[in-house]
Amino acid sequence: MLNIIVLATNNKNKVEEIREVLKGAPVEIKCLADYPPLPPVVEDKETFEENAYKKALHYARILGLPCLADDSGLEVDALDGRPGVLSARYAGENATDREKCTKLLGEMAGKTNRTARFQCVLSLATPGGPALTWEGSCEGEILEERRGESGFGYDPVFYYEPLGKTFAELTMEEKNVVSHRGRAMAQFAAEIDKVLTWLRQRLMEQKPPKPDHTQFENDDWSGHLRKS
Ligand code: ITT
Repeated sequence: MLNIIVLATNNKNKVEEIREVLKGAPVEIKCLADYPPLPPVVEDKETFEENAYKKALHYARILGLPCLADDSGLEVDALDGRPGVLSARYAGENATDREKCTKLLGEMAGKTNRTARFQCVLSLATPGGPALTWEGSCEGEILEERRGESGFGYDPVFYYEPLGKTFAELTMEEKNVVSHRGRAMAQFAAEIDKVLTWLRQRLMEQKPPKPDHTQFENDDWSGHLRKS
């Protein structure tokens, strides 16, 4: 129990990328697919940090286990930061990655300023509320057409100048070295021993850690500790 962290995401690509960084870490990593289907979380906050915490806390309360959530997205300067926190739903609720890229390329047609960045906030929440936060970002440019087949989401249109490739032309290992999620996860992994000690202390205080299905709607932020 004390050495389990659940990856609170339904995005299989995120799970793969995060598992890759945590290979060999002294912690058992589970994901939502290891459990029966759980009630979804509504991502209606205005910032990556708030949405990440909301997701992590939602699943931590249901499962009675520490949960690590990622909220991420693409900010495009010529679109005033859109799609931002709405990146997953930018082209509609059930849009494919291809449709999202097509919509973005359409909106960017004729724009000369192509600068953009991926942002990621990770939140590790305990069932009782306290959480730790890590952030990562990666600067790039939006191409005029797709390049590459790897990755997911906006990877084929996100050009990373230092490597001369889009994220979809990188292996997962190469992407993890420079990506927003990889950078946030690298900080998490570097601090894993301290994190596990912090988790043990919080979980002892919160004992007995029971899954609480009645708390889904409780949006109490008072216990949210930001990492200093
Ligand atoms: P969970 O909420 O279940 O984690 P999600 O895919 O809905 O999965 P987000 O709400 O954080 O995740 O939405 C982030 C969206 O931003 C994601 O669906 C992609 O379209 C895009 N995105 C985030 N990270 C990306 C990456 O590394 N490469 C390409 N696109 C990415």
